[in-house]
Amino acid sequence: TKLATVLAFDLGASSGRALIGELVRDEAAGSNKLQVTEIHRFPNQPVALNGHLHWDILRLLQELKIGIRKAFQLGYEPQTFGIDTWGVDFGLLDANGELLGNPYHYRDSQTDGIVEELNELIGKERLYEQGGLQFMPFNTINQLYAMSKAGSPKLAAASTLLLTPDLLAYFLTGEKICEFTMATTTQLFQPKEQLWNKPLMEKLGIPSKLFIEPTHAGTIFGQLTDEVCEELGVPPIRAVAVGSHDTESAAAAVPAVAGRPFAYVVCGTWSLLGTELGNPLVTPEAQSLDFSNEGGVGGTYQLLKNIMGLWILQECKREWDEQGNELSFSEITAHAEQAEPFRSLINPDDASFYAPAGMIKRLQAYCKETGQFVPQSVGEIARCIIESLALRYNQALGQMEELTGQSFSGLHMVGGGIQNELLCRLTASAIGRPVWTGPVEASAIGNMQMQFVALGQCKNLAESRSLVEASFPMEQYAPGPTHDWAAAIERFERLCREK
Ligand code: ADP
Ligand code: LRH
Repeated sequence: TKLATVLAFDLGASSGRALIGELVRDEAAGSNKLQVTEIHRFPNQPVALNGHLHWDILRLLQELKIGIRKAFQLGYEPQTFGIDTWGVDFGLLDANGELLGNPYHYRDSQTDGIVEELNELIGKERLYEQGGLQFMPFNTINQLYAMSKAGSPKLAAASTLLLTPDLLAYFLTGEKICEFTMATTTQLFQPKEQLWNKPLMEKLGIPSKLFIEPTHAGTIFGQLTDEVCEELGVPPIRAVAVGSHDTESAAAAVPAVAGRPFAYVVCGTWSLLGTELGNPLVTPEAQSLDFSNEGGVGGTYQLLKNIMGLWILQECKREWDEQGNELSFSEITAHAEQAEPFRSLINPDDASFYAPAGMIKRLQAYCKETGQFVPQSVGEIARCIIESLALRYNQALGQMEELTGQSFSGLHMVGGGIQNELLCRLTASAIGRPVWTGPVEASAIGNMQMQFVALGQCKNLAESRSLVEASFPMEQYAPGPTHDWAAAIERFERLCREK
């Protein structure tokens, strides 16, 4: 028997997708299962314009509409929908509810040097104590301060700020909300006080009237407007506030054993290595190791480290494609398999890998500067990136154990990046512990989980999470011999200290 049907939109920095989730009762097993079907997938390509980098937000809206139409054309009748996207970005609305300009992409160069400037102006300790976030250039606070400094007319004209998933939901429903998990990616929300940091906003020339009180995931807040229903020929399905930050939806879908601490990597454009906590861990130690405290669904906090992730490989692939050497990710990984291990290592979080374009040259320059072999072939470059990511995960896992006092018996990996089996295998070896992978579509599944909570089909996060284990088999990667990795770990630590 079918208990519920929902539609999840999951927009990552590299692609977006629409998936149908069907909650079914397995009478024989005496339990519920989740069946997931992808119905639409589309690329997410930023656009450079007048010296700024933007998201193509109307294109993305169009793709969501296509997804809704397809759902019904394929015969599904979703009761609700939910949207999750990457963190931190936003659109501004004027007093008539119209969008002011094209939202900036978080990699837009307007934030260059802003972290340092704010540290100077406010104080690093104070910023961390209040916002609990890693000092990432893309944090909303940096984007808004850059706009404020530039005297942005858009900022001056704005009445409301909507973070990307809330903005897209507003286009479809006419309802303005601010979902809690996204609010906590701004560095303008105080996790300990559970309040917007209005004094800080005022100090930075960011109008505090722009910010809406957060709504928690698992709440129905609206439905498709008549206009959208007419355009698409569909009924007014209801909108659910889900863990609208993709990382938080993915964390909800980590098939961990209830009641036991677990560590995970959400592996996509970014790699977010984290663990689930009941409260934010805002300590001087967490600050010095640069960990974020982001609000999760179901009353959780996620202690997270943002790691540059497969972005570096995506950008190299884009260059190879442009040079006419078009290779799929599996072909690239196959080349990496063949390449000699540990020839060159990078710290993936070196600032030089953050901006788009010219990645291959920057990676080669890094290797040259650090006196290492300069990788040339696809295999050599990909091997360098993948091994370095595995080493970075190992380092961050150790730091997280130090911070929480927990020891983790292995590492869960979820998200699109787990299709890179070499990365999963090398990670197991780097950490000297098993890696458990799955599900690939963790963000979309976590998004669905909160829709089931909103529909009363699941009691809470824990019950919704148990669906994941029951529905999607995990794979396990066992570590290889650790002595192969000991020297590389030492070399990597030295590299991070010296560069
Ligand atoms: P995001 O949500 O940030 O856009 P995804 O979770 O979709 O990212 O993951 C995208 C990444 O997954 C790509 O950068 C690529 O490295 C990896 N990937 C996707 N498909 C494959 C594949 N078939 N083999 C190896 N890696 C893959
Ligand atoms: C991953 C992610 C991450 C960061 C970045 C901007 O998709 O959401 O948690 O916030 O994007």
